[in-house]
Parts: sequence; C-alpha cells; structure tokens
Amino acid sequence: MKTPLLLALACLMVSPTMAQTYSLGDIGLSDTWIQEAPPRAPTLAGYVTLENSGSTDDRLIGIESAGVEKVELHTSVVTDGIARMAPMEGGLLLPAGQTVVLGEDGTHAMFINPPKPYRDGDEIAATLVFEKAGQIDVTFTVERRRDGAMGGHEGMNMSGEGTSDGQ
Ligand SMILES: [Cu+2]
Repeated sequence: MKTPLLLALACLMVSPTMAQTYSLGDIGLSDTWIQEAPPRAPTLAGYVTLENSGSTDDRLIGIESAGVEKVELHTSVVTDGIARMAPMEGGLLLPAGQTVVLGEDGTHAMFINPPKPYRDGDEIAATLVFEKAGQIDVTFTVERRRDGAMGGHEGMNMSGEGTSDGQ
C-alpha cells in the first residue's frame, strides 16, 4: 500500500508541468512548452523534446496551430554579437537513435501573431508534422522562464529580418 502512494506523490512533485508525453511511430515527444511572454508580444517561442528511437533519420518539418498566423522553426545566429533568428533550412533534423531538444542552441518554434495573450498555465494546441512519421496533435503549456531555456528571446531582433525573407 505504501509504495504506490509514495511513487504517485513523487511524480506529482517532480513533474507538475511536463506530464504529457506523446509518441508517433519511432518519435517520442515530451516537454512541449511555450515561454510566457509580455501580453502584447507579437510572437511566442515554443519548445519540445524529440526522441527518435528508430533506425532512420527523420525531420520535424512544420508546426500548425489554430488561430496562430504562422509557426516557423527558427535557429539563432550570432553575428557581430547580436543574436538574430533565421528559419531552419529543411526543418529540424532528428538523427536515428538520438534525442533532440528544440530549445537548445537557440532553436525554437516561433508562434507568430497568437490570437490572444497567454499566461502561465495556459495551453496551446498545435500539430507537429514530421517528414516520415507523419503528424501528431499535441498541447504546449505556457510557462514562465525557467533555467536551461534559451535566454533573452524577446530581446532579439524581431523586425522580420531573417524571418520574412525566403519564406
Ligand atoms: Cu524566432
């Protein structure tokens, strides 16, 4: 009787906001979250951990979210000390047998023109599209900044340079 209860409590304490995981073929998805932004922010940055347990590479090639004008996969490039965002060429590579975190090295999913402000705890539904695995509906949870996430996103150049060209 004791052990299951303790385990259940431990789970509640450790992962209140990252409980949801998903799987689609060989792709495991977890920790789908969006950085809380100021109320009038024109963009939101979303993150997800992707584990490819298959024997062939795959790619995250797109994200769609109802009400959001567009979702782009971005990487960050530092030029002359200024971080700028650029669309990923061909999506996010998910090498066979590896785990890739969208959110590391300045990578993120840019939700452009969300329909309303979102606060900590809100949820945003989205569909992730993979080159081989197909597509899956997931829920991103809006959270305040936390350690380990990419810093200073809202301080980046959001003028459209690098985001509107070529897309
Ligand atoms: Cu961006």
